[in-house]
Amino acid sequence: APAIHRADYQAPAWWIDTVDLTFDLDPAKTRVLNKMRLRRNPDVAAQPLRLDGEALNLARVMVNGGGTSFKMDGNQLVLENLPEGAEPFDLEIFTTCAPAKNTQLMGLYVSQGTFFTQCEAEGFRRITYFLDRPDVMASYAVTLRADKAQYPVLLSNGNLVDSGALEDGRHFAKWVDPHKKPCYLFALVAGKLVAREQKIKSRSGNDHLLQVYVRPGDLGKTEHAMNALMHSVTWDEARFGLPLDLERFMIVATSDFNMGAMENKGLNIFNTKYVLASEATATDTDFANIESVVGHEYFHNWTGNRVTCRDWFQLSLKEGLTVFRDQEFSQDLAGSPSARAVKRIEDVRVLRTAQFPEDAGPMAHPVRPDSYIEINNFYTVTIYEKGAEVVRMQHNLVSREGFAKGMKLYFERHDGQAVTCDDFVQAIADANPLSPLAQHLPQFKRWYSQAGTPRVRATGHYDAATRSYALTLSQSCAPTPGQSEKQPFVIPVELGLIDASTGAALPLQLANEAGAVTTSRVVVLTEASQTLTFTNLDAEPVPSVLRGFSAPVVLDIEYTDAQLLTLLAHDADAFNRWEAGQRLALRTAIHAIADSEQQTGAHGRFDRNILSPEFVEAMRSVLRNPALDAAFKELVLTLPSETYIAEQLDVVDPQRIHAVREAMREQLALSLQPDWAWAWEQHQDTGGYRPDPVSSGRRALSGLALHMLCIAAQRAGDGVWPGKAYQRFKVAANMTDRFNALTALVASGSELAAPALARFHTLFKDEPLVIDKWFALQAGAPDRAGNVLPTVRQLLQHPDFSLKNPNRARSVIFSYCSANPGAFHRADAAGYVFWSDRVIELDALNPQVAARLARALDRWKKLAEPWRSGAREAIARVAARPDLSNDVREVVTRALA
Ligand code: B3K
Ligand code: ZN
Repeated sequence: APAIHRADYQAPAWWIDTVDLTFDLDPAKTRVLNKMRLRRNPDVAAQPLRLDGEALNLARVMVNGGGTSFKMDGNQLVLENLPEGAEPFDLEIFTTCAPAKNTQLMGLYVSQGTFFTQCEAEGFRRITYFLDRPDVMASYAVTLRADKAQYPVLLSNGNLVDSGALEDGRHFAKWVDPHKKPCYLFALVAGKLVAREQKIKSRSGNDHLLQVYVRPGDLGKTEHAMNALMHSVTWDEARFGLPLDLERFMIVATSDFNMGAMENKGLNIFNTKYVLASEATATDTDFANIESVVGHEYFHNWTGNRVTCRDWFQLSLKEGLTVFRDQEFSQDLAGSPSARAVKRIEDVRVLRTAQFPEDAGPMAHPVRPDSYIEINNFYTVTIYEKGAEVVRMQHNLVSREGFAKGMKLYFERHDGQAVTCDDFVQAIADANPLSPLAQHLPQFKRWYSQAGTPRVRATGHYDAATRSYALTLSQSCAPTPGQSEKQPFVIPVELGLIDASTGAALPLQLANEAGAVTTSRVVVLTEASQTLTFTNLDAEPVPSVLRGFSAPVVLDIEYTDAQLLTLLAHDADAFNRWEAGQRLALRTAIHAIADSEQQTGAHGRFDRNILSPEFVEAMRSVLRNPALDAAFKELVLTLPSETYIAEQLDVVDPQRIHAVREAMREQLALSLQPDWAWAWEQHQDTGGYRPDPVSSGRRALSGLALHMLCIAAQRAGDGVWPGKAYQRFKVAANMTDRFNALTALVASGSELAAPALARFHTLFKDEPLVIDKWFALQAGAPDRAGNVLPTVRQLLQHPDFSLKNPNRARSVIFSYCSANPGAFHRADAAGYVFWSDRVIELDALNPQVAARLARALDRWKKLAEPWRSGAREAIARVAARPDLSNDVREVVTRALA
């Protein structure tokens, strides 16, 4: 398939004003009657009408009620003899499709006997012939007809205007969406579902009905999602003045879904994973994810639906902005400054472990890409998470109030339109003409056009004679595919200075600067290199740079261990405090990996301690510090991931990284044993379960403590803690504690792991989302003498396994290939062969999911031998298949380039 280029964008030659769809729903053969009113776009030169279609059977085409000539050009239906002139005309197209055979889960499909749709990005063309592009916005009326007993609930976008009985036990429902929308926001659902309902009144006094539809047995697990939805409605009105614009807002859950959820107008469709929760079946992380995904989809109603994308290159216009909004929503709900910081650290961790590698690998692309072959491959962490960071920088450059003003202007200008990333930044800047954003606007936009993660180098020099400290910040950005030269970015760097002996925050007095002096400020770096000179300093300070992770960059700064220990103990910025601990651990890991003296013994373990006594002591102080929250402690005491460590190295030996990190963990487990025992005892739940940040932080820390105690016990051959973990596993009052105990047993290699896993399966055999966890835990377990791959192969044979269900496929295959580097990167390349088989197998069923899996080897060029050659062969094996989807073809072609 040819690449599509942003520069080739042209406005549509035709507009579709109204669409009237009638569905006769049948799993084997659904009939779709599509009546459209079209007119020529007077601004574009006359040309034939080309409608997109895919996997459709065309039965009839009529213009203004009569027959017409048409031809097919590939997948497109081409109409050349349409009425001349500006007058609108009617086009009627009758097609059929086969939802039961739709394993791609794009377009109209059946999941457990219920019909669902997924149209973004280009699924609507699998339902009917259409101008399947986001800048064509139409008014929709939809009539659904189906067997009443099998499909009692019939839903589509907007308001229900009519319903009733038909002959032969069938019935119908007619829905009208009062808002114009692009076709990717169309949805229908038909099946046996029940709803939790909630009436709310908005600030403006309007009544709305909120509904969460699930399968009958799942109603008891919808309370949290409904609460999250109510919070979302309130939050968007309070923070941005954006009200709910519909009488009825529906969420429907399905267990067969390619991604997390979809923001169809008024009818969000969700993966059950992001709706269903009870304390018995869902972990704290699940509860938090549900809150943020419900928020995300709801916030799309304004950022995505009311104002949508002109073309798919502008995807981050809605996704980056909406991720920013859901991150802010979660922080605002979390409340305390400490809980906000924890959320920020978690978000940055995702960015650095997933997006930074993407930005440094073969799939690197700008936040606003210049070309793609398959748009589904560009729903990436760059578009979403880096896009959110780019919005966050704008927010910080214009202030919270300034950003709210900018959003207001954005909607005043563009409500009801399909627009570009440029339009968004322009509105934020225009509403804040004196801000650094407006001042550096053209340069700031490079964040949208240049791929790659910038590096900022910070070097400090203290001059005792002048009592001044010069901090030089310089930036660079490595080439990425298709972009060899990079221009300097606008990089907001928040910084502070700390007294090296007392840890106190120092006033930031710039030379020749009058006015109030603060202890934290933002410097906007625009040049390749800039130097700031701070005065009135009695001794060399410790710089705290990039506070709160104020820009999505890598910060190179040469700290001494003592400086990092000072920051870890005293930095007023919680992010940099955590970061100091991560830097200490990272440098220790990197030294141990590089140090040829540090040999692993025959048992694959390191023979001597890797962590310095100072580091261990610092970790003990954090753990015991009464002024810190449990959630924050858990983050500090968690070592950087193997993936993050690998990104810091030019040549990656995945086994050595794994061995070093395991040895570091074991040392932390052994040397802090009494402290872990204390942490476990002190952070037990009292009272009922609540998924709030404080109590979930306590569970996270006690879970980590139990894990460490089991690791230590396993090393010492002591059965006490595994026994306690098993007991906790049995009696736990919630899934978080139960799953943490099970993880501790499995990950420490305890003999009690097998009976616990068996018991867990028996207990939860009727809970698919819990069985996903059961699969994922085993596929993600630490490797012992190559045992994980055989386990994974067995899991694929398990009666509960199905490759067709994306959640299940992800729980086994992705957990192994993408989230378990120590087990996946085998010297015999068997992990890679397994990967290539699964990519090929999945591609025949579901190209979107297959292409995600295909990305597991993105970073193969960094691998040392023999892994590098093994990985290249496996990718080449996939690429050699003649029948690949565009999705997988694009990923493997780029990987080999
Ligand atoms: N907009 C959808 C993602 C659609 C993915 C299509 N391959 C969900 C979201 O970002 O909210
Ligand atoms: Zn989104």
